[in-house]
Amino acid sequence: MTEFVERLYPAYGQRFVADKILFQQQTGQQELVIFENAQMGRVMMLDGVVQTTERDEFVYHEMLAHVPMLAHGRARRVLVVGGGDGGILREVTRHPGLEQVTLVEIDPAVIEMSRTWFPGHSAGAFDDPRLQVEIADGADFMRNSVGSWDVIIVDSTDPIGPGEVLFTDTFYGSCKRRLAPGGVLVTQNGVPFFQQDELKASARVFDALFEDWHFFCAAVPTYVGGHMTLGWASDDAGLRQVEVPELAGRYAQAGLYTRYYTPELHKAAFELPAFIREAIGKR
Ligand code: AG3
Repeated sequence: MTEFVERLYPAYGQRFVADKILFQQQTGQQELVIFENAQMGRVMMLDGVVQTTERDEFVYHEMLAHVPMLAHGRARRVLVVGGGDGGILREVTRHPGLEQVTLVEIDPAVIEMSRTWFPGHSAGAFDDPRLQVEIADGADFMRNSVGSWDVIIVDSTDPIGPGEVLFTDTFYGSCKRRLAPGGVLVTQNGVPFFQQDELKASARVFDALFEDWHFFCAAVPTYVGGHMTLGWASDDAGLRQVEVPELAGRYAQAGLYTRYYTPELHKAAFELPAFIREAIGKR
């Protein structure tokens, strides 16, 4: 019997029994492992940290995609940084108003192996004619890019290894420059119960750079530790104030069906537990 124990925290971690190892390789960027687990379905780990599982991926992908897309309301150009498994792409491409989506992924093996072993994540989105894929370091891409996007979604790993540059003021600064007027940046900011420093650092940078910023929460079972915080940054404070009936109208208009996201939860997700408010300096 093969077991994988997550290596994110030194003295605590979740354990998986792997019924079958489907892929295991050092890709050149990171160690990519994909295996089958009776409880969670297929599981992907990068450098010993769970990235996605078949059973609970919908929570993270729906929230990180639909919250900015529906708050914006008419996003035509979307940029996804990371996200090589295609889960964010699947949700973004469900919006009929989308004209173009660019995916910037550093590791082509993640895309290739996700297409093979997690076909439900992308559900055909890699063949969408609106998609353009760039194999590049997200920070380099943003520094050199002249594009402009309505929504930028940073679907990164944790700030260890190749993902580290995606948590810096330099990177957030280039995201800000690449947002169209009325645009919004959303980010993956870890599980604050365990990763508070990471959250604090991003909050400080958002505060220095953006007119309006906050964090919203989602509970993803395999991102252990309770709430995961997702970052929100925009120079348009109105996007965070869109009310439930308006969100519900946009949701219906887009013809979405979701298993975690609801317009009510969209609003509620911005209400943070006191310890998280404290960490981001909004007590
Ligand atoms: N992106 C988020 C991984 C974070 C997991 N880490 C953690 N438990 N703090 C994964 C890619 C999903 N498309």
